[in-house]
Amino acid sequence: MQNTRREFLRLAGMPVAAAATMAGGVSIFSGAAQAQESADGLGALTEHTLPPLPYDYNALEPYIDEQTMRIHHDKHHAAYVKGLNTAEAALAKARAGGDYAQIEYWSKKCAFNGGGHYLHSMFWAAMGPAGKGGGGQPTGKLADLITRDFGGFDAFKAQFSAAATGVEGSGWGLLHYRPEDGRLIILQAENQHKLSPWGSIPVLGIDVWEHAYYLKYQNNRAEYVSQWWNVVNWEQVAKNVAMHQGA
Ligand code: MN3
Repeated sequence: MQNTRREFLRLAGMPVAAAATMAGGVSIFSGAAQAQESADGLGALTEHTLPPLPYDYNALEPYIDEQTMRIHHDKHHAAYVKGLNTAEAALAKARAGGDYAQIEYWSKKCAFNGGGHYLHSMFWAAMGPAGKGGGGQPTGKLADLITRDFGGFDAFKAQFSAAATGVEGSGWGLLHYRPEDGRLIILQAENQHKLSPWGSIPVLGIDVWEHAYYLKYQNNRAEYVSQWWNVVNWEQVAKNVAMHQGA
């Protein structure tokens, strides 16, 4: 029923490999995709790719188990990448044909899968092996910002943990940077994308979908959230904030 992205790209006269060019620059994505002009003027297309984990699958043990990491990265995140590519190709195809009968469906797929791709990419990068890049507390400017905006690290941690643990159903606990006033705010997201205001950008997130913790923690989400702090890579979080501060 749906043309696959590969079919679309072939129809557009562009080799798939040409769309997978790696981009440089600052990004949460270790191998950021770059939009390519399509041959027939339908607009730029991006071949989104699954970024590799920046550490081994078992590197976050004992706090996050190897099997969970394998399934989560290789299956779940990969599915969001594929879903995003499919949705964006479908919208290009709709433009080509002037057929917008499925516009609501594909627009929703873009938000869900695009949210999933972004948040998981950020999630992997903002973790690290305990004691070797993961855990501890933020330092420097990020520590100062957290103290200013939340009253201290412990207060920040308590609010963030409560937000993450309290997500209804599947979703995320998130720390956003808001350029408008230059401060950090804590939010929840349902699924991969709901409940976020415009104008603020995720800089740290914990995935609280059951697939992120159920094998090891079963229904004890609060325990998973509590142990997750041992693998937070604060250096990466500081980079994420600085990137959006224009620093
Ligand atoms: Mn997930």
